[in-house]
Amino acid sequence: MALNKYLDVSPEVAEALAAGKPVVALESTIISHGMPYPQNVETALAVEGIIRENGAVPATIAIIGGRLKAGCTKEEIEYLGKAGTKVTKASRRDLAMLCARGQDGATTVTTTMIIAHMAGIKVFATGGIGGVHRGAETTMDISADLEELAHTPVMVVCAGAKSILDLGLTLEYLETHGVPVLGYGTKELPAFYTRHSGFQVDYQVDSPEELAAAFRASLELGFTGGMLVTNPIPEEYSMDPKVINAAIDEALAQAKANGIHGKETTPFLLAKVKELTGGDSLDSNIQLVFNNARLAARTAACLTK
Ligand code: PSU
Ligand code: MN
Repeated sequence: MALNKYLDVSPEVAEALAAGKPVVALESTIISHGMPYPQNVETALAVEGIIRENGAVPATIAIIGGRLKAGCTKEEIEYLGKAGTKVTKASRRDLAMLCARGQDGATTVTTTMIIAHMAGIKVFATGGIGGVHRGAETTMDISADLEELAHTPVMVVCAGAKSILDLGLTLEYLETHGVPVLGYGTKELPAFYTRHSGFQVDYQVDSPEELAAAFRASLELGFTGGMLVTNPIPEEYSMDPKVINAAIDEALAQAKANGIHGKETTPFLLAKVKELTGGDSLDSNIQLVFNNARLAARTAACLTK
């Protein structure tokens, strides 16, 4: 297969794909913008380890020097983690400019899906996706992640969406754009830090085999869109809804007071929530990413059978 001229697939990932072995994509905005150093680098490397333990090859995705990387080295992950928010948070609209200028970018769910698909990777594990922001009826702030899910055939395993977003509107948007939302072992959409949101997913799915079968059917139907798997945070790591919702409300108020908008909104809210909960939310965040990595690796393994 002729690969894109801007794409570098790491030797390990290329070999796994050529041999039909399972591969799981991982994003890099979660490293540079989603967590502080050094926990971000430790988490990124630990997630790669969990994917290997569960029988798949990890492919951390980023843009380095204008090259689209499907599979980063340990040094590249360390570099992105240390550089933090100095690295451009790269969405679809940024890719061509970064390639043309030979610059670095941290990939969001959107650009991780794009690059994973270019490389031939079908399953992607992350923490939370972007969605429709609260107040979007006037700001029109809707994450490009939702549009990408509608158009790019990658299965994204996440822990639902945070209530920094309007979860009801996010589900409406996904429905309109034909993106199936699957709940892993649940009929209820998980809300990232907590297992409950009060909103229903489209389908409950109870095994990696069933997830793989669903995605295989989507591909065989000739659908070009993705699928969203929402995997609830393990009970023992879930947060007290009162504590987390109070922090989210305060973060939203501060974002408004500071006139935060555009691509800064999500990183600002994530950092504030972390600050306001004294690091408890970071522990939950790390554990749910581990949990998603396990499920994604097992699902990728089923898909290759
Ligand atoms: N939500 C999280 N953690 C994250 C992000 C979202 O709980 O790290 C990151 C992901 O990279 C996601 C991006 O794709 O933020 C969405 O940004 P925006 O809302 O600007 O589209
Ligand atoms: Mn936005």
